[in-house]
Amino acid sequence: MVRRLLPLPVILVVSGLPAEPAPEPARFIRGDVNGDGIVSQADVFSMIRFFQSRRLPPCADAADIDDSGTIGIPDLINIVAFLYWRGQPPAPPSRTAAVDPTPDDLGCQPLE
Ligand SMILES: [Ca+2]
Ligand SMILES: [Ca+2]
Repeated sequence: MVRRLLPLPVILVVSGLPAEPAPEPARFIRGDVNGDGIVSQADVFSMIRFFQSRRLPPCADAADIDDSGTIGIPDLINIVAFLYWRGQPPAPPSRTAAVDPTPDDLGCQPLE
């Protein structure tokens, strides 16, 4: 007796492959534009330098002092007011490093 083997269907299921995990959002301290771990006058100068160069800082979220999703003169005024005129502290995360509680398009590349 001759047994015939039925051809096995070859089905590639690509939709079930695990996707590459998305990178975790960077942790930062809002206002720490230069990434040295504290909010100080040096961060004001860093913001001014980035405004003059018309480039975003590596961790743009840190320069978005009011967490509006954009970086502008109000952010510079707010950090100056916080440092010198007892103004409101930067929006969270402002005491310890954490991820942006209100995700936006700015992003944050950790400084090395
Ligand atoms: Ca700093
Ligand atoms: Ca945000």
